[in-house]
Amino acid sequence: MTKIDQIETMILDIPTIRGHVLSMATMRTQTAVLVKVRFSDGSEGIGEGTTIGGLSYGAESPEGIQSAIETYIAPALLGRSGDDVNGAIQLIDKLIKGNRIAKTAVEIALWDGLGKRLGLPVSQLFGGAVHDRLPVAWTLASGNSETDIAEALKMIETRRHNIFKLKIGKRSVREDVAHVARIKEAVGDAASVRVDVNTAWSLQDARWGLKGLQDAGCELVEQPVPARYRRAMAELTKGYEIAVMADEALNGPEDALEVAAALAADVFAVKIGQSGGLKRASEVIAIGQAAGLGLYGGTMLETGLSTAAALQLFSTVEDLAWGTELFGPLLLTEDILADPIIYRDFCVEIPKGVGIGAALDPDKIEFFRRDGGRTMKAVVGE
Ligand code: MUC
Ligand code: MG
Repeated sequence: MTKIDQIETMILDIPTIRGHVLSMATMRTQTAVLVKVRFSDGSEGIGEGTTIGGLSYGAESPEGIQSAIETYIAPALLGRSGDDVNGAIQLIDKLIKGNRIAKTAVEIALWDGLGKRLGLPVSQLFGGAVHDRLPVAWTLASGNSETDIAEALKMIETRRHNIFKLKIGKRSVREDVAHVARIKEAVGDAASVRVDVNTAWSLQDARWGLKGLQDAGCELVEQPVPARYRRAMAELTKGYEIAVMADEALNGPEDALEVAAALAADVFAVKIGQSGGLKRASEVIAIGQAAGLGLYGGTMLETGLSTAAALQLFSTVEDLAWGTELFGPLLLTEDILADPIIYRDFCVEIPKGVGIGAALDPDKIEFFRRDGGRTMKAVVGE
């Protein structure tokens, strides 16, 4: 039996290429928690757990993710079979509440290790890829309309992105709608314009907001109201033509079922970290598909590592009607992968190779690691 021998974690702080202004935080750095799992046959798997803006986006912080892995998840897994990924997921879900991003980081490393041992890409472990590339959006969030317009036009000209998600919710609804209308007018039919409010609006704000956004030609609004406001989401979904997407409201398959049953979204933003791993994300996808909802491959602005893992899963999905936003590595000043993920012709390419299809660049890891790293020793046979 190939056992799980050792689990190591490390925090990286990587600057972003510009300030990324969201309704709840402005990011100038992205912090990623890396996980390396070593197996008894000498094989390794790598994973990542990443959130946005410390504790301003969700209930897990980078430091909390690292602590949950080191203190609770790793000790429960050491000595177990490395090939039994489902067993590990079920055990960890039984022992540990919440902490979905921490669980995801470890699960990615387990899938990566299994894929490498079998000589297969992780997509094959989920039944096989049906896409070799997927459409990829870019987020305009400089905080300034002129800068956003220049950025969008350059992206269209260089054929990197023709789907734009605008981060709004920080200013008044009227100012936000005017900002979106200016950008839509500048890009015209050359691009799809969508917005993410990151829960900033009340239902009343959202009624005005959705009316203005759809008149401006915006196609989709993501999480306009707080995650728990299901009735408000249902009213907005029913009341307007513009598509309403659930993001913060979707923390795993149980939420997916409740949101679908409450008719509280037209589209699911499926995030592997928020779902609790690739397996749970595949369950969110299945619920969305069964409910006839649109699907979108979401991101927590992860590095190339978790982005590669997400691409492995999304490459197996029949129809991602709204594409993906797996552009995380492009927002960072440097990619941490030896072979960066390829973006061209408005798409992101599914990484080739075994496991998640990603290898780390050791020099970059050394450069961006926060505290010299920490290692958890194996307790095999305990
Ligand atoms: C979110 O809320 O969707 C995804 C893209 C981006 O710019 O921020 C994220 C988080
Ligand atoms: Mg969002």
